[in-house]
Amino acid sequence: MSSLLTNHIFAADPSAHVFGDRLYLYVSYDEPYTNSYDTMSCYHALSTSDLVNWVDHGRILHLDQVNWAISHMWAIDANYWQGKYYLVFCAIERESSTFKTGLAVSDRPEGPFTNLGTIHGVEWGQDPSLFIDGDTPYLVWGGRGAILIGELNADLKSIKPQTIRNLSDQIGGYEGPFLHKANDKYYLTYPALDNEKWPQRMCHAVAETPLGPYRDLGVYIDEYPGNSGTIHGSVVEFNGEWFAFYHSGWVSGTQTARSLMMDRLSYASDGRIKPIIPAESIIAREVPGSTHVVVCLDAAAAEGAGGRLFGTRVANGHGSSGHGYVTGLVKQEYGVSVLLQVGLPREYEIWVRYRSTQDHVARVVAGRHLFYDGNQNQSYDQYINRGTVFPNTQGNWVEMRIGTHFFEFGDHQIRLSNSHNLSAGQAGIDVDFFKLIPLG
Ligand code: FUB
Repeated sequence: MSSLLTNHIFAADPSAHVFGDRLYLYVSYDEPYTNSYDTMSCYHALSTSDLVNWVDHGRILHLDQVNWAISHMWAIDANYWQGKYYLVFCAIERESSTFKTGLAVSDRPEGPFTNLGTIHGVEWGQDPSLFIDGDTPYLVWGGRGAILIGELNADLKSIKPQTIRNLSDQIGGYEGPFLHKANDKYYLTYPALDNEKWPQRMCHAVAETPLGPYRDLGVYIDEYPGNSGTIHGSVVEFNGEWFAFYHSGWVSGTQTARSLMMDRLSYASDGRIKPIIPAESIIAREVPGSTHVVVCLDAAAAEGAGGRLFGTRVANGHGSSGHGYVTGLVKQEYGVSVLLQVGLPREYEIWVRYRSTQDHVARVVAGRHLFYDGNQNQSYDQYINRGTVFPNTQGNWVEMRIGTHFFEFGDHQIRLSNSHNLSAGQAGIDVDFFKLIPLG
């Protein structure tokens, strides 16, 4: 297995969790070519059922949706708690100009997530991680030079102050902590410097209870060629095997446009994690049997994930995952757009999953803007297909290839809209999702 997991976007700080029969990764998003961590402003979720075929579910939360935050959407984590999926993340708070830990919620693991405000009682809450042990939720985070842990109240909106432990007398790290349970022990993984010398190396410590005390077990991913200065990740068991996730600078060669990495992990008989040496710098798709990614942008989730509905509405149920679909494409320009975020410029094949009860003509365009606003300097959308016939599917859901398009790095809208008004009584197509397959 190649260590490199994705190269279509630049993403970092992967937190891995298994929900149902899928493995999910929650990742922070490196804005391509800004050469800064200050510009980080959103998160993505990816998932897989076989560790080979991955789906990028697109943007799951953006700074614009978080009223208390002004910038620096750094590392995140997610977990399942009392029937819902919760995201914990960090950002600089408008009011205090310090890192706070935010909470967001969704009914489904792939989001999108809705902001629930900050978690009270967590000062300088950088790089939070949400660990559930039976019926007790814990938060572990990096707090200005130290790693801290404490028990959360059941609504996850505040921490119990008397339970907070500063672990700096036990371990050396100060950011990026992640807790997992293995062999009935609690393992804390965290990046740390060797005598203040960069790059960070991935370390671990073990305890009998989540609050510690922790016994330091040292480094399990040492400095390696192509590292990105920082290293931040997680450990998860999936289908009986253990995996480490982290990030590197392999694809971009920079510290601020990072790529997701995955390696098998195992424990030595003394309880330590055996050292992981990131494999050679091989792009995943060049290795037979290695990973490949499609981007699947749910039409029903478009509005929460950076897209937009134009005159249409979401119907609940059905669709690919029972999460709903977009319906009501009955007038000219009625439609839906989804947000595609691109790291490495490249061509994508575009598919749409839809159903209809008659032949239907619609346009698919891609561009940085939703609509031309009259500004002569504004680049107008580019047609992927000016008038695609969506054949009658007799009401069955089908996937149809629309065409290919070259996307530069950054944010793009892909919009499907009616090219004419339908007659009274005619139903438009229903749209489930857009599937983007990176080519080349
Ligand atoms: O991704 C931004 C920051 O870089 C994270 O918060 C740190 O853990 C480091 O990975």
